[in-house]
Amino acid sequence: MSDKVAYERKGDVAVVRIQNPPVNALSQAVRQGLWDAMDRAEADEGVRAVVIVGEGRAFIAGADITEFGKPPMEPHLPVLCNRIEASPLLVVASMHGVSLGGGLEVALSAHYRIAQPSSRVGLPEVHLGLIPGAGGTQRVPRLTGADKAIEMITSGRHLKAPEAAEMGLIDRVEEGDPEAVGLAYAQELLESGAERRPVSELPPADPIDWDATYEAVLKKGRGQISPAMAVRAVQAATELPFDKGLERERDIFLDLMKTDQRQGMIHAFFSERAVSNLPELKGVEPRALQSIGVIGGGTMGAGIATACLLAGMEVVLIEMSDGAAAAAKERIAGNLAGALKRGKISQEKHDALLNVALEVSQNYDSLKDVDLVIEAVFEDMAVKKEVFGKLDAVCKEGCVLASNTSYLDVDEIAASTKRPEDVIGLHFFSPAHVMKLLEVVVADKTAIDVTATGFALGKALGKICVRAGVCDGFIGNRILAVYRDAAGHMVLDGASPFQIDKALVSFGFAMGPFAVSDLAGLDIGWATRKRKAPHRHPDERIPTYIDRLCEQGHFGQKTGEGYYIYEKGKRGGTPNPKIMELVKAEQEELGITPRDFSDEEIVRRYMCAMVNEAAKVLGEGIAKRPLDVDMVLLFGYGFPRYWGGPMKWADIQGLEKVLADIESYATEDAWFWQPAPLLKELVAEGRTFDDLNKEYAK
Ligand code: 3H9
Repeated sequence: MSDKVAYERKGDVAVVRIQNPPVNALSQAVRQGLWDAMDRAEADEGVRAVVIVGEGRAFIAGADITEFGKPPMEPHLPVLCNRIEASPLLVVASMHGVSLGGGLEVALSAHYRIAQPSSRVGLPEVHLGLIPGAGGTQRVPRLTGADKAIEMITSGRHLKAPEAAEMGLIDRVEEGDPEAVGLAYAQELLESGAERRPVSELPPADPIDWDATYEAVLKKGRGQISPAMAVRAVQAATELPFDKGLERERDIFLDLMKTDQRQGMIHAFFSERAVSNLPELKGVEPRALQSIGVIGGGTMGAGIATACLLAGMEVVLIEMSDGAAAAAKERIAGNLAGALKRGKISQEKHDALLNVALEVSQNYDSLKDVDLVIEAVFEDMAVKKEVFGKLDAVCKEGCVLASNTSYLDVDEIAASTKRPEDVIGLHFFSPAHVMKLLEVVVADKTAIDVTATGFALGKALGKICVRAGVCDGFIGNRILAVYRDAAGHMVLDGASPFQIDKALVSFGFAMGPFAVSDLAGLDIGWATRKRKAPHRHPDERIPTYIDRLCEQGHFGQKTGEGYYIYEKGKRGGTPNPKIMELVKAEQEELGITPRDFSDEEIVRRYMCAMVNEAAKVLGEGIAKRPLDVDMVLLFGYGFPRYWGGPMKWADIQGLEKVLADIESYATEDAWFWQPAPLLKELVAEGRTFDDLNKEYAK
């Protein structure tokens, strides 16, 4: 029998224990082990019941995701689940930790389920571009009804055991050692003469309006197909006999397994975990992180302070005047009130964070004991250097000095102190207590334990941390500047900003680039254009029509007018008619005859610009791995998760095709579309970005 599943006889009950750390994923060896254990129990004279438990921190976290995309190996999970359910013995699942995906499906094929109060269950397959494929879509609605099954499966959310029990998924919730609790329950069931209770034999759920539900779920998925397909699988559970419904579920599951979306989402799952796992940080001890200084209490500084407070750190925030200090405290209070309202913290905790853990001061001396200080002041090198000079003077030895700059040279900032080895960039995204991304910008002289401390802080704040090198804009903003320019060029050549936004939202972006500019404030781009103007290459095409709008004081959402017009109380905006007039005037001035763009060409050019710049960022070592770029775009820039990130998207398209498109665009604008040397190299060698990820992991 497989060493992944242990068998032990306890009186007339067989205990079957899954032991496949860290999370008991259902690898082939586990499936075979479970199968053999059921055979053994049934052949073991006197055994009347089986209790299935998991060793370690989970019952079962689901199918083994590392096996996906490889040829399936027997025994297949749906067949195993049916085999467990069909056993003549009474089967009890005793669940602790998480029971997810195939793990819950195994539990649902048992005849009774008992769970620890703290445990969680769920069918998160949609987050991997799949649907439950071992009976989850057929058994759950038989227990909960169709509506609840749809909500649970299409959201993929984890349910706490008491809620799952209320829904009918779990029979009993009881605290204790999972094996002891399971055994006692099995004994009790045997003594009471309880019968086997196969879920597949329960009557099907009542039907609902399937087409309306399908359409609603499809729309909510913004291009993601698996949740909508899950609706069709649940529909089958109400319309077909169990075995036929199971076949339908299997067909949909296998179809989804072949999709690009499945590839993209599984890439995202593993990359999310690999991204902060840097070989150079292995064994490096981070510095202390108990008390944090924050310089500047604007939206960014207040967000960073809030995140640190919520993570249990003490925060000293520095502002320059009474008014600014009061405003900063108010912003933090507003953020914490939001956390209180959402039930993330209690009233007592809220009060302690605001009144005890937070100190707002106008005196840099208050920073003398902090472990790490993050500067979040105005983006101006002279201002930053002044702040770092003051920090250098007051902060204790070993204190990490971090800048939240989004594009300035961290090497130059570091050089302005006497301790450049303690200086690092920590680039948060606004609002900093909400956005998941943190770019950890490692400067030339940053000490390795300071880098480790940056990652440790990010982890404590629940962020996805990505290592970045120093350049204008680091990973994310540098790439953004280029694909944003590609969008600008398309406007000059004839596509409207509104068509571009629509095409990219259809591709799966949370927002189009022009709506994003309105949200960020058009003054930001305007200032950047002015800053870059003196160094601009003569062949660089930069649209200036939007500067006319800025000159009139229209900066997007905050002024009510930008690419779109925003009315108070209404979500989103309507296209601003002035924009096309301004574009037309610029086209006439430049002698451009506008042409039509298909949505497909818009997406292609936008994506090619993104991939090409990302390949340059990689080639220069600003990002170490393609997956680092993918995670930056996914967690900081609203990139659709189901594509896995731009590098994964490029691999899926085929790098040869991406390069060919870039080269064809270069015939119109050779300066902008200079192919990245790394991209050319990969194409010449027949390799992919994913190959680079794998080489780095070795
Ligand atoms: C499915 O079940 C399909 C079926 O319906 C039908 C089949 C026919 N497989 O996240 P962590 C690894 S689809 C392989 O850092 P946490 C993970 O990569 C599956 N490996 O810990 C990591 O490895 P490493 C449905 C897995 O405590 C390590 O375990 N299930 C799997 O923060 C620790 O993970 C899911 O989608 C897996 N299934 O969170 C659940 N799960 O140490 C996916 C984890 O090398 N998993 N690993 O980096 C999760 O949501 C979280 O991992 C979990 C633990 C909540 C379990």
